[in-house]
Amino acid sequence: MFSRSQQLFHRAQQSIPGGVNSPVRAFGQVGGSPLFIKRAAGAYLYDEDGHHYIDYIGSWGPMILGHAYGPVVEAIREKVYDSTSYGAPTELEIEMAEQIKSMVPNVDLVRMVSSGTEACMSAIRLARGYTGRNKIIKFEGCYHGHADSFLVKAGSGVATYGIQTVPGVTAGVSNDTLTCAYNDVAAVQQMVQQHAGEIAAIIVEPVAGNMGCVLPQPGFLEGLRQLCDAEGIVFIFDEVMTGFRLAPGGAQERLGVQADLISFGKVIGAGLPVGAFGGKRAIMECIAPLGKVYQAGTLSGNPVAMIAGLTLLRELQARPAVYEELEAKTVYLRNGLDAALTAGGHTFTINQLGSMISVHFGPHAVVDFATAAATDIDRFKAFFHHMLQRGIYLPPSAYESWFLSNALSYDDLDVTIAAAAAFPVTSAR
Ligand code: KE4
Repeated sequence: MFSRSQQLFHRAQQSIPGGVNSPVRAFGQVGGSPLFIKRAAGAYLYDEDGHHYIDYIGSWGPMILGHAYGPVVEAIREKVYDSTSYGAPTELEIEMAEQIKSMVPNVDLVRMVSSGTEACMSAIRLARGYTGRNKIIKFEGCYHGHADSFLVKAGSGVATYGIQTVPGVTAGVSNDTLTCAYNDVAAVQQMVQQHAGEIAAIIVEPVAGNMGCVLPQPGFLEGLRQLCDAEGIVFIFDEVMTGFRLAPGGAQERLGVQADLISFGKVIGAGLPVGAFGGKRAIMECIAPLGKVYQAGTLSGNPVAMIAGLTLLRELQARPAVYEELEAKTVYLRNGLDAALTAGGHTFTINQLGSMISVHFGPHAVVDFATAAATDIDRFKAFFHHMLQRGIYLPPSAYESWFLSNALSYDDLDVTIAAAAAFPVTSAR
């Protein structure tokens, strides 16, 4: 007897490539048939077979205060009667820009888009247009969306599916994307010297979340900042994941390093399609219609997405205690998982900062993609299904960060820890 999710997955594959609208959802790395979700509320997902799960994906980041968060739902409900989009400027877009600037002080100007990919893609084009240079440096295992320039040694779903080179990304494009290992400033210095005067931007996830959660080692981001200053390179923080999650001012505030341009997504839209990029006035003024670096979008800044994101950002700004609460819950979970997996005889490592966390099986630290890829992926697969069977929904890939929401209770965390404690050190899967 097939479950309703299995039936739906079979049906979906008749009309949608792989049955999903984003590859990582298809359980490709962990195996099995993806759950089809009927609804979600607070910290919980409810699938089409009536099962409910404690959710550690949170739509990959947006649901920082939980699913169907009351004020966001009400704001959307009220606004949608005014139509869903006008294709003309609105006061709401000004309020959103001012809200972002109030939380991220080094954003002088900001442009709204409809995804994190669009935000990162536009930031790169802008850096190239501003500097007149062609090449960019990204880091192996970092993921900045699916724009051609980024699909070189990328993390997230690209790594999950082991795609080394993405068909359709031309040599002309990929030759302008240089890659270094995360946390290796010396390698970047060498790369910059090899390509003196050619590099427009260095783009980095200030805390990486697409090879699991990988933290910047002391001096990494600071070293990149100094290099960019010395070489006239635009320093771009991809804060699509970390923005408004690690602190009201994101990773810049949390880590004390400033970028020139910052890209945003996820939290900024409260689950609706919103991205943004912003930063130094001198750079942002190169964007059309002020400058000639063209960037546009039919639905950029649409009123329903704006009111959703604005409502969530205002809630986060008004309640900064949420960040301490969220970090305390994540540290509680980390300590609980550490004790449970240690008692179970596992060798593992847990990376965590703020409300981003990931568990990796194997004996060594995970500090870049090479060490993330050297972990025991089969053990992660077994762990994923062990937890899923006990009502805990983890990201279906070892190359993803988990995301906690403040809707999670300590009881939810205890249930999660207890499930991990029951994970056998050897399992058939
Ligand atoms: P989107 O285009 O998916 O909104 O954002 C791309 C992006 C850019 N930068 C960072 C740091 C990101 O994490 C992402 C997207 N994150 C993945 C999860 N690792 C989205 C999930 C998916 O691809 O389905």
